[in-house]
Amino acid sequence: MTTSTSTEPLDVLVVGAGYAGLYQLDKLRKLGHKVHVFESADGLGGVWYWNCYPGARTDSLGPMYQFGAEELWRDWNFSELYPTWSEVRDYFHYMDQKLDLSKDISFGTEVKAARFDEDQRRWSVEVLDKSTGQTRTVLTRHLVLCTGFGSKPYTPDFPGLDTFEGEAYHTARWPQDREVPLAGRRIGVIGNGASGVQVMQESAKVAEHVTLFQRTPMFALPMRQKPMSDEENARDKDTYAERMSARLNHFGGLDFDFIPRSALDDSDEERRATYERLWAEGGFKPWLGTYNDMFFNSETNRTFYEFWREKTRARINKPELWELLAPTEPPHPWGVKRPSLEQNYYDLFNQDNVGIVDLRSNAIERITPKGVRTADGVEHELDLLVFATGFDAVSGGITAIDIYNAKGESFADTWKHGVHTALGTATAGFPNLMFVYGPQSPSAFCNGPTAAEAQGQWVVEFIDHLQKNNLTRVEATPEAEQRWQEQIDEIAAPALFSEAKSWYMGANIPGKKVQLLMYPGGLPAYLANVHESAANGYPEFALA
Ligand code: N01
Repeated sequence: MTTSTSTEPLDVLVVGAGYAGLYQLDKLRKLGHKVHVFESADGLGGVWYWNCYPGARTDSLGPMYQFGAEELWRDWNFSELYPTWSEVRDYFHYMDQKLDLSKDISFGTEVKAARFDEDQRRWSVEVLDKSTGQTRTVLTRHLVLCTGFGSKPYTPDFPGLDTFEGEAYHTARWPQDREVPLAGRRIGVIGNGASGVQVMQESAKVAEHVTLFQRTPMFALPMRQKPMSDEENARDKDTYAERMSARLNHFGGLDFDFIPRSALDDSDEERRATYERLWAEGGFKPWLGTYNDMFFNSETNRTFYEFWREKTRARINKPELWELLAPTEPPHPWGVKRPSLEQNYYDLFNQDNVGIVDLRSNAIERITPKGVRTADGVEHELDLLVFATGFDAVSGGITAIDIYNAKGESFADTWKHGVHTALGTATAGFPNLMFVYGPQSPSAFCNGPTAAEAQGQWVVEFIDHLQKNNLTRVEATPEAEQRWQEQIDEIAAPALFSEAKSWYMGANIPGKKVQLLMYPGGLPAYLANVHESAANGYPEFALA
């Protein structure tokens, strides 16, 4: 391994070539700044590069899962309402052609470490070329981390993990270079979040047998997938401009919002009619387009859970599975863990080739050479074992990089007892470092491209302001972090999110501080905060 230093410093070094990173590259470059993106994958797309497991597709409507600029959406069509990972990748390649992005991106290059030089007021960033094993140091004024919320996969430390003799993959590390056969195989899937549900749906079509190892039931919603013809896309485009700009005014960055009243203000009949309408529309409508007290009022929440349970049980022909898949008493309020969108998930359990193991009553004891052994002594023999076990979400991609300030303090250490940020963008003690779509921003509560663009634009303007005013050092103040935390706590206190052990709360990773990782006030409130900051000269930051 050799180390060399690239001589000419950058204005901005961006980590990650997903939506957030590409937005930074395109906009900052157009403003005349010297920008380069480092991406550890061999291609564009961020999560859409890594998550190429069978069935992977968006849970956001394709038309809204794009950037808002007409120059991009005018000529792009997804062929389904909820496009597959490979079509989303195609969209990234289309953007690349339009915006000429790749010339300023190093692929297959992992950002390993960064150190701040106080005298020079810049970062020294160590990047590893994964194909040659060589590292080099790149100097940059600003470091912008666009590592997304799902770049650090989590595989539980099951005893015997390495002894399995079949094929085993985490969904976010699925092989890129070949198709993993599913047909005629005995497949085990651990986890039933968005990834597990999608893998189950594909596997059950062709596998000899699929076993879901379930710890907590998934309260999924009907996707209502449909093909999108060119004519339909063309008709739909008439509404795009309006819908794209409306995204910024809605909590979840989509083209719809919550119903502005409590479910309890409606009569039982009215409420039922509303739930039926949302259910028929499908997708995230029953989640982010429902009554606005759904995640704040247990009674409201229960009304929807009972509706959901009735609809779901009606699809499961084996009443003995009802308590497992759609229990009488839910383990947590409905929708405070991210619901998946499903096409035939609950129907699968009517098939003879699909089984379910309840890990709550029968835990995984160990992984064996042949499969998975559970506490009841049964060895579930498998050819393919799928870890759909999620991510060290939101903060994990950032803390995976060894970042040190000039005093030698580590960034990962400063978040050890919980993330703390000013405006979900920067952390005190670490100058000239910002993140987009990270902790304490709307990030995972918001449609990805909308958040990448909306928060991203504010970061672009902030950096442009610093550069043009010859301000070479920017650091979040501890007071601003405290005020941001207070705002988050005030909004989150009456909410039901803390009643579930979810990745939203950091509760899925052993030892991780349990705290709400996103800003819970919605995109419009977030943007009001950051725009006010800009209008007042960025008082949350010390500028020099
Ligand atoms: O991960 P998850 P994901 N023993 O964390 C289980 C986005 N996404 O990759 O619920 C046994 O949601 C865990 O069980 P439990 C989307 O935002 C989007 O599916 O903690 N089981 C759970 O069932 C999503 O929310 C798309 O009890 C264990 C599962 O593993 C986010 O990424 C597609 C376990 C993890 O579910 C993450 O989704 C994919 C253990 N020790 C992902 N540890 C689309 O848009 C964990 N589990 C379609």
